[in-house]
Amino acid sequence: MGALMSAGAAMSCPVPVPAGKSHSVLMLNTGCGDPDMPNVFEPALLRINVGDTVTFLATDDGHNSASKRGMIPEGAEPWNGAVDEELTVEFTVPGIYGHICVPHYEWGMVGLIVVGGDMHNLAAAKKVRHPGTARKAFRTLLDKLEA
Ligand SMILES: [Cu+2]
Repeated sequence: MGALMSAGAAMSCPVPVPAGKSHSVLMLNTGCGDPDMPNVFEPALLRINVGDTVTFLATDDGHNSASKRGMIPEGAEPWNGAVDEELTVEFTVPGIYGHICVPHYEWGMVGLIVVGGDMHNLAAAKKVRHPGTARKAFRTLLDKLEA
């Protein structure tokens, strides 16, 4: 290391390469641009690269983000954030991730994150059943992936 670092090292210090880009998802009581749509993740559909992180921000009160069983790729770590708390999740396994706000799941507060443009678990994600409005909300998001 020493010999290589000597000449000119001070002129061009190595810049740490971030492991991934960071994104944020707002947890809101009212949809952006649609006041009739209460309790949303903004954005509800997010496409990121492998190694990126997503921070779920407790912008409004009463929300959380939890991964939905059956809607994350095999080998991926599930998460379950506390209500009203910010949570950062790193995505290292490519695939589709469905997540829900536990208090508002039935009312359709759900989201999708696609990592690395990989949709290998799309069929599995589509098979998962949901209560109430979540069914339609997830279908709308999943349809967008195939559009
Ligand atoms: Cu919520």
